[in-house]
Amino acid sequence: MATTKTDPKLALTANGAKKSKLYEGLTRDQLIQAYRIIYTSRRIDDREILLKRQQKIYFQMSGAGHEGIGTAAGLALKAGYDWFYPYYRDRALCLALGVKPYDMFLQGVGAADDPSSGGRQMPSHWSYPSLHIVTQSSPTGSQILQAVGCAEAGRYLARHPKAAEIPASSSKDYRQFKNVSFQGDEVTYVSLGDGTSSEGEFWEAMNAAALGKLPVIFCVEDNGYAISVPVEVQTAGGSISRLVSGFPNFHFEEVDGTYPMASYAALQRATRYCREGHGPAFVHAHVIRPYSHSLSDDERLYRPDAERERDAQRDPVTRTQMFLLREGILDEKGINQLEKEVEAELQTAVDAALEALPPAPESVTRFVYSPDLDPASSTFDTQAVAPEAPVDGKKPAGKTMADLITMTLRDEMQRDERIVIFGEDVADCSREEYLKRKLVKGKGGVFKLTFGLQNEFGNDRVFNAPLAEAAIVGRATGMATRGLKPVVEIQFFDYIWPAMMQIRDELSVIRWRSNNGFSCPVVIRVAIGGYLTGGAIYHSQCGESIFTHIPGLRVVFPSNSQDAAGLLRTAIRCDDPVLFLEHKRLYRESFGRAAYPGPDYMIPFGKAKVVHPGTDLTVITYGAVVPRALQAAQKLEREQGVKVELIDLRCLNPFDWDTIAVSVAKTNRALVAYEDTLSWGYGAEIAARIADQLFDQLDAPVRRVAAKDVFVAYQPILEDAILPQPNDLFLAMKELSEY
Ligand SMILES: Cc1ncc(C[n+]2csc(CCOP(=O)(O)OP(=O)(O)O)c2C)c(N)n1
Ligand SMILES: [Mg+2]
Repeated sequence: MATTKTDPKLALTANGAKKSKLYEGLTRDQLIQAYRIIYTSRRIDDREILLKRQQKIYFQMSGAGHEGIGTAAGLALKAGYDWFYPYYRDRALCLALGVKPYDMFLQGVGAADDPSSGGRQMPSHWSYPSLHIVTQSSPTGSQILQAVGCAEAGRYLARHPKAAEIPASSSKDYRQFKNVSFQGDEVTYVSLGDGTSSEGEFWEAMNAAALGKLPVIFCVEDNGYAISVPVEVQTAGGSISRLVSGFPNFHFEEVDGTYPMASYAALQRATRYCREGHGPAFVHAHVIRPYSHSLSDDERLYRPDAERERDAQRDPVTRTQMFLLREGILDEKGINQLEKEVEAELQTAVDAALEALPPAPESVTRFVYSPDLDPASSTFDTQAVAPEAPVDGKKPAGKTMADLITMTLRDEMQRDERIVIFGEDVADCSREEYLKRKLVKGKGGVFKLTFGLQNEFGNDRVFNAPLAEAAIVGRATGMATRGLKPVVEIQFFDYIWPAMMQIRDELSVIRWRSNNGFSCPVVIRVAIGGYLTGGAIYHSQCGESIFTHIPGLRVVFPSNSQDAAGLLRTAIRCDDPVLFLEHKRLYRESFGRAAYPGPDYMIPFGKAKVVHPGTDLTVITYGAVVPRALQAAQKLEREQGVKVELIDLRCLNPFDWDTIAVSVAKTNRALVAYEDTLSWGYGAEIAARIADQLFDQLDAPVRRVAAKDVFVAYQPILEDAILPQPNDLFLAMKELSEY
């Protein structure tokens, strides 16, 4: 692909000053408008800096020096039509798209009416649903993968327009709360700083966009610094343009981003390329950072005066003003008049924002989860269909957990065209012609749970992703923001960690931080757990408590086939992000096999199951410990007559406190058993709650049985010694019952 470099000086001399003349495609009125935005943006920064010094706001990030490229992007693209993932320096872009200065000051004071977050996020963390400016966070670069997912959703919806509809059958699922819109030629714009281009997620996003020829404009606003780290230390060779130049399918632009005219021309070309469906575009905009990184930084500590003065020569405010004067578009009086108008508008906005009310303290827990659809409610409580009648008096063989998960996915995909499945190896075969010509059978996942789905639903809906876990979750988050329902797979729990930033700082908190402006109810299916005889450190990990610790994320962990089917359906139909943990050892275990409970069978979240009723001791567990604890409980009853009440939690967030409390009130003894390492594990929370709230009911201390505090070893003798075994459970139950 060609790289277009725009020389701003040439662009300027090539343009005359005649009224009808266009300046790099901009009319005189648009240029005046551009100057108004640039000047407004700078003056908002200056006002905020003052307000911060007066301690009337609590943080400040400036967009100073980046106003040229931002304004140009706002003029080249369409608010409420295209989609935007801007970063914190994009004040001018947001103004150009229609955000009001008053809204920006509301962010600064943390007002209840701040439309971005209602006082939950720092200023310059933009979120304006009607303009299609998607909620932004602080981690550098985590927006980029979501922008790719957003573009993918747009294209998917254009190809599957019926998926955007809200059918009558959705009356009880997330779709009734997701109005989906799309445009056939929409573009997604994402911006980032030069330092941020060092993040792995940037490269994952570039790769995914190039692979999919997606209409994404990546705009790197290169001010030469990432806080105090200069570009030559950040980017090998000092030029991000050079580094990305090998990506196929891209259109490249490199431009002086302090000139709005040249920037506009570059963005027009980039936008056209994307709208026409040729692929993504990369715009490298050289800008300046005339103020320090933030008010907490003093750039004089690492930048000499001479360098800062050199930058000042390229200031977009003075540059654009000089251009207007030189071209006779505005005279001095006109400039003064415009600036006076802006000052007056900002004064009114500041005065009003300082009067705005803060949010009520009791509002803090609103929108952690969907306010519309509670997955713990009776909406998700349906009956299983009766199993097939026995043939010749023989009971039909029960289906494995793996079988029922596949069947549930298939039925849900049939029912809801918004569902897309992707991950590593999940497709039957990426080279579709092999399937068509029946040369191969297809794979469908390393555990084969998605086998046959690509064949049945096509590779728009079931496809392999590059080996990049952050990209899987980040792209899914972007898609779900647009209304799709991605059901993605992380191949092994042990490899979920590259996606952790996306899960913790994005997926789980998008609804809360945008004050319900955006949501992203993704389902992440993950194969988890040990007892594999040879699984070793990196194919046996648990670690569910790390995720139950995240507000906004539902965590489910079924122990048997029927529960897996019912809970997976609830996960798919609900309106919250769900981590759906599937124990590898249980996939094909004979324990807990069942008939398919039907295409509408659902189990509400947070409802435990009493697997074995008892009166002497309560054992609270989940996952692969359920069959082991059951074995131990049966033995204890046989040998000692002790009756254990065994509770399978099934869902870890929310969890069923009521069932635990009722049981402990009856047995007066509680043991929490789990496969993960003992210390700081999931059982610690349950044990603490029992000690706190049921202290008066207890006749014995609350005990825990779990893995030793080491990773799982390869040699089976070691694995046995590390993970809780039926005999460990038996001994702990016996001891506690005798206490
Ligand atoms: C993942 C992550 N690491 C570190 C930080 C702290 N931090 C905030 S901004 C920044 C520098 C970003 O530089 P650049 O991408 O060049 O953007 P600029 O601020 O220069 O526009 C850093 C290190 C962060 N917010 N997120
Ligand atoms: Mg920078």
